[in-house]
Amino acid sequence: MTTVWTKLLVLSFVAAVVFCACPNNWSHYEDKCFFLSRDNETFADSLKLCEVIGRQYGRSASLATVDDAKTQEFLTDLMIKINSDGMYIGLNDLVEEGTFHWVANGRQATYLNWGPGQPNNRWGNENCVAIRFDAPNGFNYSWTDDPCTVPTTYICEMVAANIGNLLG
Ligand SMILES: *[C@@H]1O[C@H](CO)[C@@H](O)[C@H](O)[C@H]1NC(C)=O
Ligand SMILES: *[C@@H]1O[C@H](CO)[C@@H](O)[C@H](O)[C@H]1NC(C)=O
Ligand SMILES: *[C@@H]1O[C@H](CO)[C@@H](O)[C@H](O)[C@H]1NC(C)=O
Ligand SMILES: [Ca+2]
Repeated sequence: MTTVWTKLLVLSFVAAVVFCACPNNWSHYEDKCFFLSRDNETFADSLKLCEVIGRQYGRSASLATVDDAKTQEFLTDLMIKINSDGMYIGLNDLVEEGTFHWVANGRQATYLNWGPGQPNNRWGNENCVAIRFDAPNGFNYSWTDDPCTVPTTYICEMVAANIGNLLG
């Protein structure tokens, strides 16, 4: 009797947690939640704002890491849905020209999805990466390096909630 109720309780708890893995307006993919901004910000402000809004949920958020083709595909679909033609992700070569690292985990990028002729570090001043859709120029949600100061919409990521998180 008690065990049945306990099991039911645990089950509904699990269901509730799974259901709420990502807050409203965030999209769930594997162990992450992604948020596509409406406002345009510099790369630095984009990162700061991801951290700020993550804190609103008591989670640590950053600019998105896109480290495999499946994640790229998931984010491409989200961008198509909102008709976006450019969004910052958390990739930059600010420290060493030509060597790109993810801000969320510090790792050097292994999966790459550069558009035609990218990265080109144009005018010696392009160190922040965005996903771009620009069909005439051959960008099919592929990556471009941009000046970090150009205001652009951006994609945040944070971990999806799970039992482990809630029980600490
Ligand atoms: C966020 O969610 C609300 C409620 O579901 C919806 O009305 C709104 O359009 C959403 N905003 C964005 C940017 O998707
Ligand atoms: C952000 O920039 C894009 C491209 O320039 C523009 O279409 C969009 O309206 C801007 N968004 C806001 C909220 O200003
Ligand atoms: C972009 O890539 C998708 C598949 O990822 C493909 O279906 C589509 O035709 C491509 N569009 C252009 C303009 O190349
Ligand atoms: Ca560069």
